[in-house]
Amino acid sequence: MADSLKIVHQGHPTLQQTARDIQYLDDPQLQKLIDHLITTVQEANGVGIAAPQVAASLRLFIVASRPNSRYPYAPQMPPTAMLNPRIVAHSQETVKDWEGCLSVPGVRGLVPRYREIEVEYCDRAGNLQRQVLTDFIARIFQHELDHLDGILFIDRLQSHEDRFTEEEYQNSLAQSR
Ligand code: K3U
Ligand code: ZN
Repeated sequence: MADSLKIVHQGHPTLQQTARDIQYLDDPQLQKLIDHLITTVQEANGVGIAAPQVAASLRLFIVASRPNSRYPYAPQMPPTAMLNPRIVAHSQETVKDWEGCLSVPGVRGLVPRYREIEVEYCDRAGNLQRQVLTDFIARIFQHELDHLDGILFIDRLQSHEDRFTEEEYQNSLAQSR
């Protein structure tokens, strides 16, 4: 298994930059970085990770949806690398729901996102993919795409009342059970 990489936190310059497009998909270093990102997201128990979170300013992220306590009906998805991703269409409808970020530890927030998006990206083999994503997977995609544009989920909060500590979030989960 590839090594896990160090995740950088809010304040690191790479998290504030617009990441660069990927040009050479067959670059062995790029394929190695994808393997490292997959190990990193798995070991951190995340459902996604973007290259800028490991200080690599490239337009690449991993989506690894799985059911979890907040989203028990989320689909299980093997870690999938998405290169040069973009949204080509989106629903009018937005939904506010919980997010966290491995680069902003201890903070949770209720973030508005499009409920449905149509996306394009290159997979790690270089094939162009076009897909419609909904609900939790659409949320992960939008969260990760923001990382490529230097935006954190806390920048998307509409009110201070939508920002919570990890403890407050855990209490709200316990009350909804
Ligand atoms: O706390 C996390 C979480 C895991 C499963 C469901 C809900 C939350 C980990 S935070 C996480 O996985 C981020 C990953 C990041 F920060 F690297 F991008 C992705 C994410 C979590 C929740 C909603 C949208 C995106
Ligand atoms: Zn994040």
